[in-house]
Amino acid sequence: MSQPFVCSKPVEAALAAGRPVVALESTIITHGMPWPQNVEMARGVEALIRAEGAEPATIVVLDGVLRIGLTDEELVTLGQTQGAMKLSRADLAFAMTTGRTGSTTVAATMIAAALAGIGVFATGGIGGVHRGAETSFDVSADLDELARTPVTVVCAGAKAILDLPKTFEVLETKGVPVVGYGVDEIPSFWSRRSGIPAPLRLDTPEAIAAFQKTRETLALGGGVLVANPLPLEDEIDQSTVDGWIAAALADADAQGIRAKEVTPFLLGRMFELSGGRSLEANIALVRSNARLAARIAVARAAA
Ligand code: PSU
Ligand code: MN
Repeated sequence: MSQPFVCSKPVEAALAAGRPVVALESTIITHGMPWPQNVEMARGVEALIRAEGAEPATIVVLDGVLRIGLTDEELVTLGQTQGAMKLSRADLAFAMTTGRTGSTTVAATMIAAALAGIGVFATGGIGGVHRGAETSFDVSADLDELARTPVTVVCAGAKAILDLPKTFEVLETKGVPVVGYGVDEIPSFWSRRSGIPAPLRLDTPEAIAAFQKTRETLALGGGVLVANPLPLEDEIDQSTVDGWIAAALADADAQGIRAKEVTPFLLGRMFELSGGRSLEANIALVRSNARLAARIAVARAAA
């Protein structure tokens, strides 16, 4: 059977030569940030990864085709696309079968990356256990994917709009290693701190690459979550963020926002309530994660 995806020429060449490749998701572009900042972010992140000596591979379903690696033109078009589906494990094959266009979440991006043989993926923050999950049962499929698909995901923790203690409890239960990068505390997306200790800590990209390799030799399966705090100068203090989150959650509740809509709605409200500051921090953290992911991919290719 032929491959179920189409790689861009640069990604195909890099993979064939065993050169470092970093997977990138597309939900952050279509559902996580407004235009035109989303396109600026996506282009900037791709340039950063290339500058580190790795090849960026943005993943998306375009008219039913699972694409790994986009041209600059395609990236710009995607950033202006209205009505793209938000694809997780449940809907990836659906979009492909019905010829739809859809963006991949952390879960779907991990699936596609693993299929293509890409071991490192950079994002902003993973999905997790939503606040009030004890009644809503809203737990992101990202957590299950981390438990089953062997990709290292570099993030700034889980988004602070979530119930962070419950999110990290679930990851522990599922046997997903959570590694603080150079820190003993898990970051909380817009802030460097969360009050939650990092279960594991590594201080260099080489050490993370070596950890990933040992996991492979043990055939453990599943991913590694690297929690990389955003740079000090870009962080917003937790008490400021908490005020915006409380207001955003109250609005989501009042408007009856459910299921897949919750995360994009909350991120959008955070942007409005913060006068754009949450987006600036979000862009800074994605850039920082992309740089680290590229360094891990480079270290893996060299080992
Ligand atoms: N990181 C960001 N912005 C985002 C996301 C991550 O900086 O929009 C997306 C990812 O695609 C993640 C999704 O998988 O949010 C989580 O959605 P949900 O809670 O519905 O699983
Ligand atoms: Mn959900």
